[in-house]
Amino acid sequence: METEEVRKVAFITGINGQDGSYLAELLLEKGYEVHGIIRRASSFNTKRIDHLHSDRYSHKGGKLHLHYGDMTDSSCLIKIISKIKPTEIYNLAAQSHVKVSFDLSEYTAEVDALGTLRLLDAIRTCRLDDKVKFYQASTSEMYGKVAEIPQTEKTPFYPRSPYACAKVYAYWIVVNYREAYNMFACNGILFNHESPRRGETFVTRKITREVAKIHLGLSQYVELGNLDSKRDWGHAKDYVEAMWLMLQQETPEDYVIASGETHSVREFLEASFKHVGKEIVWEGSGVDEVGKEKDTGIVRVRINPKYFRPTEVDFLLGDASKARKKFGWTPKVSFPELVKDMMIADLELMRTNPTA
Ligand code: NDP
Ligand code: GDR
Repeated sequence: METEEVRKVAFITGINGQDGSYLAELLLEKGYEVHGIIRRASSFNTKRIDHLHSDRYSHKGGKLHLHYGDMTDSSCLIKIISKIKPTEIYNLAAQSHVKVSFDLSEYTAEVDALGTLRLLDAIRTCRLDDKVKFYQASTSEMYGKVAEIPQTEKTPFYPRSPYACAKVYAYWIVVNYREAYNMFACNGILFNHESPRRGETFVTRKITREVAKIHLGLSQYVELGNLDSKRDWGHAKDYVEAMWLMLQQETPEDYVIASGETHSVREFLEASFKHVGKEIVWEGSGVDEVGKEKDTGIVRVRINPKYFRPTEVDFLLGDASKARKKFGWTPKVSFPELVKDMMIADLELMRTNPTA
């Protein structure tokens, strides 16, 4: 008979997002029963996890279960949690696009800030506060206008977007519920992490898709915004493992997860073009800047002001030494390997499905 000690039941919000899909894979491999919420949409929205659930007998004996749900609907969260009685909850659901959060500021706060509160309260309503371990997807965007380099768990926050402000609320409500109700709740302060499953409108994926199209003659150039911001980029597969590790510790704490290297958007772009044998030379400045292909002089990069943000995060560089010391986490995939992984996948995608 199943006992409380051996039950491994995970509930993932945002399961069909980039991180949710890798995390679901990892937890299924570890023998968990995995539940996730997906939103009702007018077309199919489970492409990142279809390989895990389309045939319930093909993957770990049908241990993946999807429920319709939404972070703006407390009653659905309570119903699901009371039914499945999870032992671990990973709150990954969010309106996660920083630029979009300037347009959808109220909605972003509803989902990213209040959604987290709803989930924590749903756990309490179901009287599972002392039985569930809770992971919150906090973000390096909270550091914003950075107060120190590199950023650690102790660096103060200075959010620069409605998204980051909402995530700061979520961070503190997690800390508060941990202290007020003794909940096992952790913030993972994750720096940017990417993969072939990255959403198409984030800069890395936009670049690798467009460079693949240019290489295959399907497109002429890529249009971008600020090329000079710097990010600490890692691979999503490495980062979801850190999420799980945080919840396996004796005590609930907050951890920075980062690669410890920073690169500009321009460097990511150059590395992607280099993968297909093109060297880019730069001419002009600001919105008049263009990137030309060295051999032919053809313009391959244009700057479009519509991609600039009202307030930008110029520089991020994380120090994950706490995670390394506490549970031995280090990233396995380097920056060049990340670019290569994404380029290979997008070249293959564009070759087989040019309209993707
Ligand atoms: P994605 O944008 O790929 O995935 C977000 C997920 O949240 C999707 O499954 C989306 O569903 C779901 N979602 C959005 N709104 C709602 C809602 N109202 N109710 C229920 N589900 C909703 O993000 P990532 O996988 O990249 O990131 C996961 C989490 O980690 C996010 O919270 C993000 O803010 C945070 N984060 C990400 C980092 C990164 O570099 N990737 C770094 C630090 C933090 P749908 O498909 O229907 O839109
Ligand atoms: P970010 O990621 O804002 O760091 O948030 P994004 O890839 O959107 O932007 C990174 C940097 O690239 C610049 N940039 C562009 N960005 C986009 N999206 N599109 C463009 O055309 C473009 N041109 C230049 C941006 O100005 C920015 O400086 C991501 C999200 O996953 C968050 O949810 C997460 O919390 C953080 O990473 C850590």
